[in-house]
Amino acid sequence: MAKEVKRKISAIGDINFSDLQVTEPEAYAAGVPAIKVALEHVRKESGLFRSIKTLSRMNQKEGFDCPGCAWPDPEKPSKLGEYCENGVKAIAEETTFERADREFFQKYSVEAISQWTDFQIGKSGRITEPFVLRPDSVHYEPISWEAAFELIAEHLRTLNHPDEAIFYTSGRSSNEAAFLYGLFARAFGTNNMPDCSNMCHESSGVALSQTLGIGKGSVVLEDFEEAEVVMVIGQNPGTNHPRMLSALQKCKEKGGKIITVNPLSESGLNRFKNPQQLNGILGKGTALTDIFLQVKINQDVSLLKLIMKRLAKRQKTDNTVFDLDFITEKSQGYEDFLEDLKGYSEDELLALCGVESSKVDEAVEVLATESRIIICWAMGLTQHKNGVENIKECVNLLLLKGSIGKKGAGTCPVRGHSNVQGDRSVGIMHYVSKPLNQALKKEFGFDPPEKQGMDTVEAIQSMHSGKSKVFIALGGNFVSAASDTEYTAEALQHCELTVSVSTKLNRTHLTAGKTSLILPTLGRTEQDNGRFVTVENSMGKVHQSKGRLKPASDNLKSEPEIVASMATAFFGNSGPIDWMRFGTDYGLVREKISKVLSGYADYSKQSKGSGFYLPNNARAGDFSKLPGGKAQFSICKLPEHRLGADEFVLMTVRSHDQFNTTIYGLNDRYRGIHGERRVVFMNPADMTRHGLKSEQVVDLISNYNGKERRARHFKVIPYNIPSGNLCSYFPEANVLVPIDLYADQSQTPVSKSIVVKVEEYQG
Ligand SMILES: Nc1nc2c(c(=O)[nH]1)N[C@H]1C(S)=C(S)[C@@H](COP(=O)(O)OP(=O)(O)OC[C@H]3O[C@@H](n4cnc5c(=O)[nH]c(N)nc54)[C@H](O)[C@@H]3O)O[C@H]1N2
Ligand SMILES: Nc1nc2c(c(=O)[nH]1)N[C@H]1C(S)=C(S)[C@@H](COP(=O)(O)OP(=O)(O)OC[C@H]3O[C@@H](n4cnc5c(=O)[nH]c(N)nc54)[C@H](O)[C@@H]3O)O[C@H]1N2
Ligand SMILES: [Mo]
Repeated sequence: MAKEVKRKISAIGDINFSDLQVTEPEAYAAGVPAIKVALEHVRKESGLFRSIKTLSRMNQKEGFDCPGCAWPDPEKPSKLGEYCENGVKAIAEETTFERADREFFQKYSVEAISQWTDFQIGKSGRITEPFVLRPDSVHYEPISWEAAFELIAEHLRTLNHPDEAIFYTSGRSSNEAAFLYGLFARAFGTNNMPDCSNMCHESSGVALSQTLGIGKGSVVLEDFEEAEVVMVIGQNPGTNHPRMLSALQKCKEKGGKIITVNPLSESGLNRFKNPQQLNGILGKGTALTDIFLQVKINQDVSLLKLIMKRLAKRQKTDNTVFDLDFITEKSQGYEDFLEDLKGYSEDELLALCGVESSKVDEAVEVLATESRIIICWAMGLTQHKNGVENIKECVNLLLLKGSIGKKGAGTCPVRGHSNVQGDRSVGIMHYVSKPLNQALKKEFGFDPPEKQGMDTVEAIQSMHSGKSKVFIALGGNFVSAASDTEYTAEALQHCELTVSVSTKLNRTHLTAGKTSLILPTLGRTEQDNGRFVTVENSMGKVHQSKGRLKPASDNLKSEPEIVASMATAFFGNSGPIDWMRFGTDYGLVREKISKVLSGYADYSKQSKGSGFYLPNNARAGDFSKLPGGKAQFSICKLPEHRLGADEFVLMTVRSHDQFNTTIYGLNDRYRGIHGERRVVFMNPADMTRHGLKSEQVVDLISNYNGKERRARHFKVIPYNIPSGNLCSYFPEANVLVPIDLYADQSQTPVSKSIVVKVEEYQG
């Protein structure tokens, strides 16, 4: 065998600056600029005509599901097409004319590509055929599908134990692909199924399961029209869920109030010009936020406790503030909760959260008098050490108000990837579900493993130590998405084999195992031999998605086909499962899902049109599976941040021009940043205190357990952010988060409250 080479791979890429221009943050979201920018992306990537035709099919009943976020579609989608600026960018990115083909990989070694930025890597285009990187090489080269599947099977066969393999999933995969993938992993013998949810809404899943008996939200889209109050906490919908702004607009039109809790005043939550309405194009648009609570990073629990303390005070004189009937009938732990709340001083909570007392009172006034309350949240709550408790504290407030299980009220964790919730529902999880295992055994005739598998953090540690040897990823960009970038890159490089089922090139293909495969797959927009798949949106509704466009290359396979082929190569054709039949007939997969899981009856048929809702006990106000048959109040502690005089708390967020690690462009228009991503937002008073000037070049340094981690070369931007807080972009700042810094219980990396110092850049 040829000699193994030690590849010189950069896990970070180019850190040079591009061309920064700073303007005032925008006063509103969407409107005409959104249409202009969207079309500009489309024109550059994939030609205008083809895409307008494509866009008109997006999120329509017979069309395809937007590959962007998981926000649900309205019952009556707009005739103009149900999409937003960032959905258009997602499509432009997928339908690009650029190709990462044989010539490309012959020209550029993985060492060379790894020196590029994530933005440049992503712009290489769609992958055209399967490629292999051999242990003795720094160039990917073509390989046939058959040889690729055989190579995977060979590696899997050499393992001492099935637990030496890892099966990662990112949330774009369809229910059908995900179910088959989970089936394959379990039939192979492991529950090592980390998924992007571990880095995302895992804290929500844990908190909601424990308090309300279901790891998903309880509201449906129509609830926004009935809600009297919508709280948006730790979420930036203007960028990440732009179609949610239409729901907030409807809520406002019906007289609802919006309370926003965020360290930043995000444009999208200030004013919205709906591009699908004339008023949105010509008029002033709709003001969204009524009360803005500018909380310090990770002090939401302090703020919520303060709000609930003041509500409790009012309750003493006006006993309609809390919903005592609901509390008595449906919940458990109310007295203990109130007793605990008494132990906190208002002054302490006020100082910690950093919000003006009068603003808190405004919120208290609204919350005291109204009773139909929805709380929406996303990564601003989940990605902290106390991520689970952040969400439990939100549930406490909803329980006090009886705002669960009735119209216009409830929990709304706003999901990220378009099918991340569906993947979980059909079995992508590292923990063991006994009922699922029993059903799988009955239906497929094998014994699924009973040992809990590894989540994302554990999988990285295991690969790093050499215990895990094969890493297979159904989508995603593991190295750039996970924490501790350099460590995660080493972990992947320690593997014997890494496999990525991908649409486009990304850094994970470069920080490859000794042998590495890229298996190119169809995107959501593309025809799949007339077949359709199904997905589940953020509110638990399952519906069809059918691609329309000619695939980017003739040599792509669908995800279910790829998974089935891997399984066939490993198991042969003789086992109890006829994998290839499933890989080709998705109707059959849906039939099996409906037998194994509840709520999917008559699946294929029901998924037509606007689809069907899965059962949801919290929505129905049924807490019978919880202790005492009741929803649970929780006692949450305050987060602890003991900062030195020169330390800050840093959050990492998405710019307006990216989808996670896919960088669409270098602008963050709403925040007034153009042409650059290596920036750090800082309070102007902090800048003065630290002797820093606007656009001064600095390094960000974290120091956990005596190990220094440095994110180099950022420009300081004066910004309206609480003192002591900083903000930078994901994934550039991921190097700062140590692998063992994660949320209690959910093990979600702490990407939103990293303690750092700022030093002048030293070159
Ligand atoms: N266009 C686009 N759409 C996307 C994505 C994308 O990258 N691009 N990603 C998708 C995915 S996977 C996900 S999970 C979602 C993410 O959606 P978001 O959670 O909206 O994404 P982030 O940019 O991480 O934004 C976090 C928000 O929380 C605030 N925040 C940070 N820390 C705190 C805190 O301690 N307290 C409070 N109250 N607020 C805080 C930040 O200021 C910011 O407004 O979006 C999905 N949709
Ligand atoms: N510091 C920090 N880190 C974070 C976060 C943060 O806020 N801050 N957010 C976290 C969150 S919420 C998430 S969800 C994770 C995201 O983690 P991932 O889901 O792993 O990452 P993505 O960037 O969404 O994956 C992009 C890649 O998916 C592939 N892809 C795109 N479409 C398809 C498709 O249809 N099929 C297949 N098979 N592949 C496809 C493309 O090759 C693309 O390069 O990152 C997490 N990391
Ligand atoms: Mo996410």
